[in-house]
Amino acid sequence: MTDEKLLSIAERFDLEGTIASIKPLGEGFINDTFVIRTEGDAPDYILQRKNHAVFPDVPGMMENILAVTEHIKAKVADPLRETLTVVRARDGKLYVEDEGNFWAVCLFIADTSSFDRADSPELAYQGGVGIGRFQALLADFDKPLNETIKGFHNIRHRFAQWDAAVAADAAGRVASLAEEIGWVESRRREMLDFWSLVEDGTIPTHVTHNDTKISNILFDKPTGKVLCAIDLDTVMSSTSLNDFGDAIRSYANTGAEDDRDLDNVELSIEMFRAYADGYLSQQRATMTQSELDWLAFSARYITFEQVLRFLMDYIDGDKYYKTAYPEHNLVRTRAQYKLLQSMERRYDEMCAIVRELAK
Ligand code: ADP
Ligand code: GN1
Ligand code: MG
Repeated sequence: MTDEKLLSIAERFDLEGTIASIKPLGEGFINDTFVIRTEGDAPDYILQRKNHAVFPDVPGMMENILAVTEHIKAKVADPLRETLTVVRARDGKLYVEDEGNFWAVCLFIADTSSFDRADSPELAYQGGVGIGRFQALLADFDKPLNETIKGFHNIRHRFAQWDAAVAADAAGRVASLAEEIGWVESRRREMLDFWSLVEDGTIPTHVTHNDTKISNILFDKPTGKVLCAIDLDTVMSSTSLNDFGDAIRSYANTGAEDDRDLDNVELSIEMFRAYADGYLSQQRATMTQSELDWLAFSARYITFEQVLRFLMDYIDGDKYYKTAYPEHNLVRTRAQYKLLQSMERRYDEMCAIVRELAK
């Protein structure tokens, strides 16, 4: 991507001021993100090439993001900082299409920090407050949302994809993965049983974020307090539990998501407690008993789903996630599996903490 190309795309958006530079930012696994710096007092911007292979309907996704952020803006004290602000193209569209790529822009939120891991219980508490508040602000959102990725956290759908991937064996790797495939298969029943509670309405659905790992939250630099949830590409209707579980997967992992040294990877009960405390401070009053009963399990569910998704991508030949080296998805699979085992071992403690904090 040449600088001229990036500039010509950026100039198709309705930006204030004169562009001074456009530089890559962040390490998301899906989109390509750039920060546009402008001269003088004009705001800076985030420019993203949305991954069209992952998101088949980018216009529909941008409609979701606009609707949800407008809903939040009407309720918060600082609408330009407490959620994303979508910037339209000069032709009024929410995106620019260029040679099959879809680009979108939002305001850069300055004086913020983002993290790849939680280094203190205070940060985990704030993260929990952030997602709990995000869900609470959207609890009365009543417009239909486009399903940006079909069956995103629906494990029945994921198992259908999994069965097809294993049967196709596109990269010829299945024979060498008997042990790892066994990890997934041995948990098929319990995961489907959990999901059937969502399907039969025992566990309700709400507007949810669906990608709540720590790097998708911005914290206010001066105060350290949570500011907002970003990366709203997957905002859809699902169970709120998934947002909790997905966050625990990153905040409460003592190692990295792709740690090669499995000894580093354990569930931190301290971080679990802190995140749950923050989340429940916003959600406790409105959660149903079934949601509380399954809250701790959601961490196992989403971590399992991530084992399946990383391994499935490895089986497919690394088509979905950005990878830094050939075995990256397998390393991620093993590290997430180690975390899952740690959660399984400490599940009774997790449940006891939720019961205590839910009172
Ligand atoms: P991806 O979908 O690839 O994960 P994200 O939307 O999460 O992309 O953006 C990647 C990173 O860029 C974030 O983790 C955050 O650090 C930074 N970022 C994204 N949007 C903003 C914004 N509006 N203001 C400030 N930083 C942002
Ligand atoms: C992706 O976009 P990013 O990097 O925040 C993925 C999540 C995974 C995560 C694993 C749209 O998140 O579902 O949990 O990687 N997003 C999508 O780190 O698939
Ligand atoms: Mg992200």
